Amino acid sequence: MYSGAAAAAGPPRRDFISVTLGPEEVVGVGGYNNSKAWRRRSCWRKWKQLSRLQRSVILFLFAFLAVCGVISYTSMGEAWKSITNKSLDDQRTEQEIPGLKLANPAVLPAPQKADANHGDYPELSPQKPPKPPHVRRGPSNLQIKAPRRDTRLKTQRDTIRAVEELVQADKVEKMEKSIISWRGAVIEPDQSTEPPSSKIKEPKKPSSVEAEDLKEPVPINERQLAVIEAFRHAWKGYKDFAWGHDELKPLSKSYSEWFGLGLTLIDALDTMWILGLKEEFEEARKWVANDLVLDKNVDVNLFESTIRILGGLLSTYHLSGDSLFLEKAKDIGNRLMPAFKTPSKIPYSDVNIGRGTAHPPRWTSDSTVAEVTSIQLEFRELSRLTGDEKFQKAVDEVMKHVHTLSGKNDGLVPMFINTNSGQFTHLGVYTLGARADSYYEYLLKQWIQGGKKENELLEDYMRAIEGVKKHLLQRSEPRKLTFVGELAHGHFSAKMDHLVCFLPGTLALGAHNGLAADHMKLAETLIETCYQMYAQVETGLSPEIVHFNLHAQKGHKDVEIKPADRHNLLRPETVESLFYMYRFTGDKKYQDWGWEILQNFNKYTRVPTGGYTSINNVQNPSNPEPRDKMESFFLGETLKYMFLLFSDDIDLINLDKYVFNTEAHPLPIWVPA
Ligand code: DMJ
Repeated sequence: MYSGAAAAAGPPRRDFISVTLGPEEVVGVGGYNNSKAWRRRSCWRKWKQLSRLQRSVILFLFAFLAVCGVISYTSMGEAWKSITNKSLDDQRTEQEIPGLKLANPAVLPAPQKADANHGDYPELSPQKPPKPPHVRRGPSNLQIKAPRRDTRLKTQRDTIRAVEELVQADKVEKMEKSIISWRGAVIEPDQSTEPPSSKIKEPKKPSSVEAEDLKEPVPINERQLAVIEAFRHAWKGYKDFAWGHDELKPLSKSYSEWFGLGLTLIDALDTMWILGLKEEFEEARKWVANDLVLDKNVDVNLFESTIRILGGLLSTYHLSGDSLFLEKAKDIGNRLMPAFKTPSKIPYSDVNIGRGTAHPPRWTSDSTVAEVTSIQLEFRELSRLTGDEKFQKAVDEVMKHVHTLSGKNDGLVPMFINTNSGQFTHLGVYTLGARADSYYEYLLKQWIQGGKKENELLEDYMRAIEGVKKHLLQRSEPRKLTFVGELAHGHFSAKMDHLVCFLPGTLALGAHNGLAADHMKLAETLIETCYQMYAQVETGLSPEIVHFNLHAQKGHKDVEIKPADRHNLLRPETVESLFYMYRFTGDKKYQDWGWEILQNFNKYTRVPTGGYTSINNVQNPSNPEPRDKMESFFLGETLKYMFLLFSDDIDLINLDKYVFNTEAHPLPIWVPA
């Protein structure tokens, strides 16, 4: 304490502080005592001197600080631990893949093998980010699943997997864009795809939705519903009595076998997709996955199995994005290749897909011209998808060879070609019907498929149509219907197969793609004729072949039918052309004509217990003589074209993006117009 009295006494002053303490407490006197016992006693005394309130406040403060201390210790420890772990993980990752750092490995999806057999249903894009973009989807099990949420990468294996997952996640994102909405209403093929060339390397992805997927769906109308009902009825018969077999025999409630490859089922796959028949599609898909056996000692026809099976699998792959169908397409494609091992490289008609051997029919070494020139769309697409050139090479060689052959008549080809010499045989007969029909169709369609660059195909097509105009067109009496007849050794025959009714649609497609406008005019007159082949017949259904009257005779219509030709096999060609005509003109009469035809199929060919049947006599409404067979193309083609004809959605298989094979299986155009 400061003492003023001492200062006033006069001696030099020394500033100091004194603290008055008890005898043991004098600092500097008696030495420094800092023993624990002394301190304890001292603190205790002081504590006792405090009031109860002061003691309570201090105790409370201590307790509060203790709680805070515990909390902050725990969280800092966690933070420290995770910093340590993360840096370890980063170190491991960089050791495995230098330069790669995983942004957030804990939520990456699991890896998937692209070609894995997905069991009962495809996991097309098995994982996707938690918040997907808006995509209308098909069946729920075609949908992308939510990511598995791993908590942390702990080991090197986890890290490697995460890297794979990262790559996969990128694939998934792209794949999402490539999955189309159910029903195919918004499908879109690959953009800017180059035609296959020697540079083919990467397998191509299936069609994608992209922008069109965001469009409002066009509602299904009454007529389309009627097609769906017809399809379901046909499918019921097939399912109940012929499941997994080639064709339904609806009256005897059994089946017939041709190749033993479930022909109807495969032919119908993409129709089900387009019609939106989800459950049926899923069931059929299971059969393809589990029961379709291609390693089979059986002779198949190269053309028929290409257009129906290979074509069906390829288009279903494009619509669904399901790699199962591409795998099966590759398999059948490879098994058909032995057909091309001939002296001329013009393929044999038949192949044993189990043994890998091929041969012509027993009675000849000829093949049919339409058959060897109507497998190109499918094999070319298979090359594009697989990156394996051999498929395209084989079929392109056939076309190049046929291009150079003599024996044509103004672009019209004979019906047979020899597999040894490579020359046309049976010269002098020209038709657009059986044995030649799809040669003409595929000239145009290959040109379109390849992006309109292959000029030889276009030349051959244009020349052939000129040949048709010059040699095969005539007008009937009394209604002056323009029809396509046949030429046999210089003699015109007024015979026209129903098969020729593909031609108006093909001509319209060519005109739509910029070819001569008079092709469209011809298409309009020819489709009227094809419609009359139905309308002038008692059942309203066309026979297989008609003969047109060239001279007016009292009481005679334009169309005459011979007893041997009056069957109807539920063929698609007229409905196919009606579809093209409606798409390109918007004239509703084409839809009305198709509607009449559907009603007549229902009236005369529908079997109550399920299925539709071919009939023997289109001229007898009271007994059309059912044949007890439902051809696979009724589901693959006829009902599909009906459904498309009645639709007002031009994006439901957009014709600037897809080209139909001759069995109505849509394949992408490589370079869209
Ligand atoms: C189908 O297999 C194909 O359309 C082929 O081009 C011709 N024959 C039938 C349908 O009629």
